[in-house]
Amino acid sequence: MSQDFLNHVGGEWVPSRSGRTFENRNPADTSDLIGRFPRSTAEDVEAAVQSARRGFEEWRPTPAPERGAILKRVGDILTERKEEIARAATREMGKVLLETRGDVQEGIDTAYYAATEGRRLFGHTVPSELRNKWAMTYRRPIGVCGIITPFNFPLAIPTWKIFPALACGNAVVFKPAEDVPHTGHLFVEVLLEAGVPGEVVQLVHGTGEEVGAPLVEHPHVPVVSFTGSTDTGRIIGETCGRMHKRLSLEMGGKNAQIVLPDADMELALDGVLWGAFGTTGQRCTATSRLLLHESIHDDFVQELVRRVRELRLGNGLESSTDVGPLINEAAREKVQGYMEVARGEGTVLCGGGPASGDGLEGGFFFQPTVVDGVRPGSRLATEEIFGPVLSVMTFGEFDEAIRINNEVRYGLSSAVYTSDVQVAFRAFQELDNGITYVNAPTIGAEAHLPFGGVKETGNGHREGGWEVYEFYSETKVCYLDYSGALQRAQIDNY
Ligand code: UN1
Repeated sequence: MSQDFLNHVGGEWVPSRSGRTFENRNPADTSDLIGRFPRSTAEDVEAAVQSARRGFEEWRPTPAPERGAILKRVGDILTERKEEIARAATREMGKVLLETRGDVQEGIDTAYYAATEGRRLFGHTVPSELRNKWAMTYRRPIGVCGIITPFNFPLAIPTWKIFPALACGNAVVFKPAEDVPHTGHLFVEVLLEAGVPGEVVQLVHGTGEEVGAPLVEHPHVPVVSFTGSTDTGRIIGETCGRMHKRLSLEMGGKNAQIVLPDADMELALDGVLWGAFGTTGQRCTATSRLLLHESIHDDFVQELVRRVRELRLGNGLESSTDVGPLINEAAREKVQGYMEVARGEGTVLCGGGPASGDGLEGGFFFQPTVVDGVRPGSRLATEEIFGPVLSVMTFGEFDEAIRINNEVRYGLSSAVYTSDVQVAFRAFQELDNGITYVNAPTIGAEAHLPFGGVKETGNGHREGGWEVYEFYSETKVCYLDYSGALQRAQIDNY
């Protein structure tokens, strides 16, 4: 069953002013048409921003605990509709139901965190250096936030951005990835049902060029948050730099799992399977490099390949499926393109091409692939593939593993499997990543902790946890002098 969907602009559900639409199809079976969505343009963005500016004026004086109470209801409704939203997300982006349920749960967790943050949003009261003078800070909302999100976590990632933005008192214009407009639609429905005022949240569907770019370039959008590729992030960064905008970027990863000889090998095998092939490898936190100590390499790889060959591909709605399809044909071509590189740079031990067979004809399936003998510095060791491709490398000393981990341009997450507490703490200290796991895979960040990476993965901000609230609010410093006299700071007290 397919349907015609609309944007949400000006407090109403409306088509694009262009009158155009685009189709959204199931990547596991492209004969399954989910719906037609507005193919919006700069004109729709303009209307959305104007509406959001009005929404901001209405929302900013709403007491933060009241905003938090609405976000609590958002969490409750997401809980009630968890299964429905998870199914819709799997249908439009392919990952297995187990994972889309987790995706929605991450949104629920983020909602409840944001709800309580409405009763915190702390400022500081600080002693003044002068007598009879008061000094304090509080946090002010900023304005209209442009929110641009990817396909791989179609519910969780929008919530990471939109909940703190709303809790802090901002209005949002939300552009979900064009591969996952349905989850975006359901999410905005939930926000409205919970009581977020109509002009506080705008949903504008469409492409990066036609909607994302005018949103980023709009002079009345002072805050932009983007998760996606490092290349697109660079373009957004240039625009925001030129226009003095506040920008949060979450971009690529080339995350390594490092396995020492003293590790629990079962645990390390489970970890790499989940980390590398969960979400069909399409996570910025995906494990795309496996660094094995040379003494365990042969046995580990043999068992790994045996298990990878057993992974069942299929429609993510079926409980027998372990790995769903890639998101679209362009993604499959990109991953396929890396197979030539893989054959030149290493040895393809399993997988290595599109998957065919029963039930797979209509989707963008790709075989889970393990490439051995990959050398540090090579393309397979350094470039983000964003698919089910794992590059295996070896090391001798832990120092070498650290070096290999750190010599890529990205720095999101890393995982170390060891039973040596000294190695564990060296990993925390010396691996150049925003997140390091010991004895757990590179994926699986929790909603109440800061999330983000170093180097070209980000631009210094963090999502999640308490830190993101700094991003969506501006610090105001307030002094009150009740001495009744002119008191000159730095002068009269010395
Ligand atoms: C992403 O890959 O874009 O840590 C986000 C994880 C998830 C979030 C991933 N909680 O894998």
